Amino acid sequence: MNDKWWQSAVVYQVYPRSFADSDGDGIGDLRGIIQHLDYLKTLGVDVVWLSPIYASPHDDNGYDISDYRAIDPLFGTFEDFDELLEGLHARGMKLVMDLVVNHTSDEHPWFIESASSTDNPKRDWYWWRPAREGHRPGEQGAEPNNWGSFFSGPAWQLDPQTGEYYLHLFSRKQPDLNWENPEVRAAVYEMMNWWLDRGVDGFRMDVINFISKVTDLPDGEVPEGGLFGDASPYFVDGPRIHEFLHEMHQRVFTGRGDRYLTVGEMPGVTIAEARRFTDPANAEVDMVFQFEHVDLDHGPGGKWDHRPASVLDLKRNLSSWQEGLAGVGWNSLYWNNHDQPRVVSRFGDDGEHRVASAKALGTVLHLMRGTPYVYQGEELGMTNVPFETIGDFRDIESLNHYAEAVDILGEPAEEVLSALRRTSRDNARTPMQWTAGPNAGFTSGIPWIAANPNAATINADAEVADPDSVFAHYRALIDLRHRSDVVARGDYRLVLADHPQVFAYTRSLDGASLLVLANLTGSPASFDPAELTGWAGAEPVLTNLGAATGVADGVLRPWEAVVFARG
Ligand code: TEU
Repeated sequence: MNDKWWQSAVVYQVYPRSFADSDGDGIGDLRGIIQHLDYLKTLGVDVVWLSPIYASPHDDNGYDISDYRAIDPLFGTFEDFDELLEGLHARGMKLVMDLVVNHTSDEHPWFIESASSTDNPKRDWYWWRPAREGHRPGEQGAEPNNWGSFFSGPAWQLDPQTGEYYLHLFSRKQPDLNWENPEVRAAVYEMMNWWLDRGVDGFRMDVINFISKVTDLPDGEVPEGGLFGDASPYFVDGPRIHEFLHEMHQRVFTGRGDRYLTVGEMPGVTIAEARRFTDPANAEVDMVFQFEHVDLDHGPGGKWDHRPASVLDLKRNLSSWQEGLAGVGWNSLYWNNHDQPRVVSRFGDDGEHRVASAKALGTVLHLMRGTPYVYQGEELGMTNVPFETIGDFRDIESLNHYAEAVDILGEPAEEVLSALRRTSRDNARTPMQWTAGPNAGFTSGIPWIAANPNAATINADAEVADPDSVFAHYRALIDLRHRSDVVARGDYRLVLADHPQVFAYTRSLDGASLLVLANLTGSPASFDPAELTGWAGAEPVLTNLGAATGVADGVLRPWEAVVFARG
């Protein structure tokens, strides 16, 4: 694979609503981001991925877009946007926009037209279907098929005006676009070109492997105890997905040079498919977000059904992606984003070992082969949130799940609440913790969601100045990727493969190697140094607990992570 600039780059995700509020309305905005550009520069990231800032009714915090070519006034103006883009470019950083084109808002003019009559020219831009045969529209069970929405309830909504249903894999305010229609595709490509012409540097593509559906939309199999059929075989990596992404690449990126980054968010993607998506020879996307490692702690009942994930599960899974895409494609490396609970609370220890475990998890992720993504606050070791009541949550997925589980399925409210506390997306969406002051320094007003009370001790003010902070460690990891070709491009090999506590691997390139050794548990871990031949005298280049013991000692302290270099 030829060298690409993003192989030595690190991306930082900003969730604008929760990053920084410049005008006191309690919601983060573009000027808030502008005020913190030097912070991002200090951290050393190369690219900012901005979650949606387009005009939106905010049913799903901007992932429901009503105008792709407008900035939502909540976030600011095009003047602010241009200033943000210039400010990033002036500091040598790039801007990647969120592209949400599996669906629009139901308030998008395309959908309003489409809904207006069965013979409207845009009718076919969405998935309209009559009631199931033998049923009157609106009747119980009249939905065209048995698919469920990701946000609870059926994936179909009846529109009384024409008496037909439209498909929505997410909320009823997020109707799915019909990518079979070439006009839809042309409209999306035109809009993408428009943003690239404005100067943006690429796209993160929301659920992009859902855009091709099996067009007769068959019923899915209903799992035991489930309310709806499993439709994933009919829309995950669907029949025309590679064709659509290749066409998009040709119509948008061909001839523009290679300063861009594209990353497809792809729930349910397999390694084999990911190789096809990211093989440069196929010209589809540069990299994908896969979900296997963040689904390891989901039980058979899905994301609200927690089961512990072991160190072995984690390292085996991440290694299979390292090996699976070796030589051909490219991985995205992430622990966190705006949909996931905080990693230090999930796979680390957010109590006694918070700092050490945040650093250890960062270390094993950042030094793999792939492009690392840092989600705002991860670099501070921000934790999950002690939500008290259902009234503390804002996320549509969480609120709908609570209503369905408690009111329809009759599950005990306290149990549902404790699942939300562990897994809700709102854990990632509380205000960025800038200072120990009121509302974590995020806003001078009333924040749209309350700040985590631990901002009193976990905040950027305290960490930027502290050489032993999680922030300082992330900065060192990013710097290491910039300086080291071994990190950016070396081969990956898992070592101590069956060790139940230690995640260890080597990276090597042209005779130089790195060894990453991390104890991902709260107890000391011993290992057999004989399994690490040639590393006995190696020098540590990065540690998380001060002076490290050597490989020859065969022991790591709780949550200790050490990186050794050779050659
Ligand atoms: O998420 C896609 C997705 O499948 C999940 O991560 C989802 O958020 C949910 O947790 C499933 O249980 C993307 C966006 O990242 C998310 O914020 C949006 O809500 C969703 O698409 C719809 O646009």
